Amino acid sequence: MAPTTNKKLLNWVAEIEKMCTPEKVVWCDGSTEEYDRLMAEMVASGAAIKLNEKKRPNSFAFNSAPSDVARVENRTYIASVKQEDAGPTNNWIDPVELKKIMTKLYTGCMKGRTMYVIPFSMGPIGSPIAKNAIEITDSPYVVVNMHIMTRVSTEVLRLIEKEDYFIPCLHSVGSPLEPGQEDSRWPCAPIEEKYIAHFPEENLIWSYGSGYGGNALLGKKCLALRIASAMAGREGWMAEHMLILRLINPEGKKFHIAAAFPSACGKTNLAMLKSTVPGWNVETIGDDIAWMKPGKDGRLYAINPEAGFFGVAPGTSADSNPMALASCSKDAIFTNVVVTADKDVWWEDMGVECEGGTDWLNRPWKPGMKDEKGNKIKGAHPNSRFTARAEHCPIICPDWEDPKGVPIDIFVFGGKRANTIPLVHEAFDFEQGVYMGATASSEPTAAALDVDAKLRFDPFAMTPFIGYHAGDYIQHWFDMGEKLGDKAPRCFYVNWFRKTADGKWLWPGFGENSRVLKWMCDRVEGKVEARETPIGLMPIDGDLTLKDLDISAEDWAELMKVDTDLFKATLEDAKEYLAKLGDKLPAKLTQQLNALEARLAKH
Ligand code: GTP
Ligand code: SPV
Ligand code: MN
Repeated sequence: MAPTTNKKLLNWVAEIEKMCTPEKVVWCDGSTEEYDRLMAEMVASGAAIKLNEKKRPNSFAFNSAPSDVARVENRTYIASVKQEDAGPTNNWIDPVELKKIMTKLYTGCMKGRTMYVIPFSMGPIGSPIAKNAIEITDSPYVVVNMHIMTRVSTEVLRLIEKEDYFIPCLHSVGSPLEPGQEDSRWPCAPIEEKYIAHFPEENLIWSYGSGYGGNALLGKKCLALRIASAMAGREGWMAEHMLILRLINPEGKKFHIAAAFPSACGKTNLAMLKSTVPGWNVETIGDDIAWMKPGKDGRLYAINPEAGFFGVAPGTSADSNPMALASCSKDAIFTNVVVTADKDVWWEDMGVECEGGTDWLNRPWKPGMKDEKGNKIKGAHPNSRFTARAEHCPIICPDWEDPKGVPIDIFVFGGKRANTIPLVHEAFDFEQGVYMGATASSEPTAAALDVDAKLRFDPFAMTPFIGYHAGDYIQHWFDMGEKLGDKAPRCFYVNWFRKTADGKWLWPGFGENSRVLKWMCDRVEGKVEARETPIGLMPIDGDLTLKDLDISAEDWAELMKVDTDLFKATLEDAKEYLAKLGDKLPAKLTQQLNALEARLAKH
């Protein structure tokens, strides 16, 4: 019996069941019993590995198919009614056409499988800013991950009944089973059959063929960013690819910072920063997504719509991110890491020795193993991930679930740049801040397949997640600035990734980034002045403390250097990139561009 009386929901579930023809339908309730039952089933089928209960209590490891390891941007679509509404940064297919293609794929696609109906909320259940949704999926792996990443509960059904509204999210791994056919460990469809589709006018999500991360956990990138950004643009709020943290200074003053870095560029790390500045402490609110609305006092309030972290595993160590390690010390799911001989997990740069075990491709593996060409074989995939409960983060902010959200004082933009961009600079004003965010650029990472190996412009780290025209999206940022006026957050741009000519990091990064955040807070409080440069405001020597850091005067000079020639070159690239926005290029952006060009010309 379906646990709801809502006609809209019952009709939709019946319609999908008819199209996908699963063996059975299971309504999920988000309970521990449900989680344990599904995990036990997946361990029995061989899809999951139960980890050592003593070392990693209640935790499981999965290995995906080698072709299904990250987001697939080339297979991701914004199917708005008019192509111009999707803009130049999105793939587009006419929604009628796309539904035809996908209906064909969906027909009979759940044969031999269970269809799970997951009621979930993005944001604290029942809060005015939260969204109620249903994900239908034929992947039990998706169900258990949704348990951690979102709030799965029958309470959501009560809200759907009351409001007669939900966001429908349909997902299938696209791998029907014939009678007697043995299932694979990680069912999925070939790349050319994968579609991650969004119908923004209907607030509808259809995903087919992938079981991995943002392709399949539809609350995350599909709902909380692509659909939500389109809603936010229409309704006057913001849905951003941003971490949220609270920084408390020695006097107990709280600052709230939201930072946008592209995928695998340090959001999880910064969100859980262990401050190295005495007396300054960080509390984590979110590590990937921020929903922000102006409050009654005119300030911008942010919530984290998620309930867990889907974090990059490689590089996570007791040195780089002890809080992330603690968050996944129990009740966690690991995907595409090494399972050691004693059934714990390991990944590259975890900071501990590994004797060997099974790699992400399920092969026997030892550190130092090389392929035929003599290249080291990595045990964990570069985009391997842990799924961890936010509540297990030792420094989770006591207010992280406050439906009011936290008032944002500071926006930070950034990316991975080996040169050109200094460690930190501040915008003269909000409009220049929008320019900085809109022209942010980064070198590629492993978080998405099929991204060019060259520098990419990535406005607000949102390129793969803007659910509408990027020009309208940037204009929305200017509009929000106007609405917020002098209460708008102060804007900064950082680059932790600048390198020496011989390829070494110039900045130690990680916990030491707290020094940069402290300077930002001191700026907001008016405690320190800044020096004017053509690109923005920069620290006066001594204000950004380098005490006890082993960093030479030359390296510091290089880190803070504004190389006007390199900047001019980046500006030319930015112009070329922005030209793609056509007549949707905001006039204010052009003004900023011209003003920067004029300032650079004087140097
Ligand atoms: P998504 O979850 O994909 O959106 O990414 P994210 O921005 O949360 O990425 P994450 O924090 O997991 O960053 C992963 C990569 O950034 C790893 O390779 C880290 O080692 C590296 N990283 C993070 N912070 C720093 C830093 O301060 N300095 C340096 N050099 N590397 C960093
Ligand atoms: C990202 O790629 O930005 C992620 C991982 O946060 S995923 O959820 O797979 O999109
Ligand atoms: Mn992300």
